Amino acid sequence: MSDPTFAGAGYAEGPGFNAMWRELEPLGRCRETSGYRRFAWTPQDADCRAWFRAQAVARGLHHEIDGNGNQWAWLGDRSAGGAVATGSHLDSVPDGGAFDGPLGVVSAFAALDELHRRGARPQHPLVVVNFTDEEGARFGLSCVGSRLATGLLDRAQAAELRDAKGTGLLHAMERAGHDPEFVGPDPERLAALSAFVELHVEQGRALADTAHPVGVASAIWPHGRWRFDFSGEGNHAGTTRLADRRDPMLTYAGTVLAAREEARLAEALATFGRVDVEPGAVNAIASRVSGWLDSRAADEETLDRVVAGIERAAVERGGRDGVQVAVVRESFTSRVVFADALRDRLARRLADRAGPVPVLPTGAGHDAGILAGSVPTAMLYVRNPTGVSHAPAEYATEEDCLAGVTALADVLEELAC
Ligand code: HGY
Ligand code: MN
Ligand code: MN
Repeated sequence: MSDPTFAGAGYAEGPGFNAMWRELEPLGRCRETSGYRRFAWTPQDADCRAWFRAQAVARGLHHEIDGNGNQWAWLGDRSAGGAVATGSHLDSVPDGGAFDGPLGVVSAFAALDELHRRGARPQHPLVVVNFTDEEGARFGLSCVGSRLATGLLDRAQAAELRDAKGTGLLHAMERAGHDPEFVGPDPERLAALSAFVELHVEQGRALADTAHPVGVASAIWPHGRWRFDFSGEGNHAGTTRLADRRDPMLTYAGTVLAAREEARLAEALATFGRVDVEPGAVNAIASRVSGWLDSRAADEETLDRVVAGIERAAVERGGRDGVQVAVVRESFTSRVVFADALRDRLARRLADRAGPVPVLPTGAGHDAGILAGSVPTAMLYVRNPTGVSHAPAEYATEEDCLAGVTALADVLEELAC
């Protein structure tokens, strides 16, 4: 199938945005919270991956899974080069929303359908991608599929990743039916791409009060995850005098407050969103607390300063509490500035239809940010009236989702036809 045109592929249009959305919507949704639990290499993830494959096959696209587990649906042949890629991810954070990731994948298939309806004649292959394990909810590191493909994460580092039960990433892949033998950099596949455009629900309210359903990304703030281990002494909650305690929970609590203050002073962000406590008994002083810090700032110098300040405060508070503090940086993503030329070209194309579009920076990380070092990359954001993300209230109206599909089809047409 080297002919990248719809006729060459024998393309059959899919079921439309709403029907795709309805099919995907129940997969991995928790009945009690209405949030999603689509973690990498679990049965819920497998359901989403089967959905992706079915969408590809129904349209006559060539479906392949790369060595790192990312799914690709090709119109035209990869070996032709110059392919224009679009897509996002289907995994979620714990109790995440429906839109973060899936909106980009569903919109990608819908945009191909729209190009087909327009009678567009692609000159280059088009490919829809589902990057695996973007959120890092299970193994702690975000964007694993794209980091592996670009070489920002190597096989040995991937082999060290463990979930909360101690299952290794490579073992989890194997158990889910993916042979981990070819986990590692994939320069050949990335070299076949001339551009990657990721459409994503906006994770803030920059578009919410504007007349614009779609914006274009300018940059992603540098961000990272740090694990703070606080080690004290487990003891009886009912018999240990306050003066005799070495309670790591106190040090942890002081550190959370310090993080908020450091972030406020630097106009940055710092969040402890996950904590593990040992032994975790109501009537025992904890022996150990681990807290995960997510911190982000407009530039790396500010981010370094914020995290150093939080670490200093933790050690100082630990000294008073008789608690040892150890800090490990688990992941880091540098500031990403999307390619000016591509961004401006897309903004011009979108302006033809709807007038000037907003150009926005974001604090959220994306596979597009990881790929940006290897492939010219751009992002489109779809308005989110709640501004909420990584939670069930994450939302975009149907009208705005469809405006996003039109915008994505416009930019794919601009780049591939
Ligand atoms: O955590 C993030 O910024 C992203 O949504 N994965
Ligand atoms: Mn996310
Ligand atoms: Mn996302």
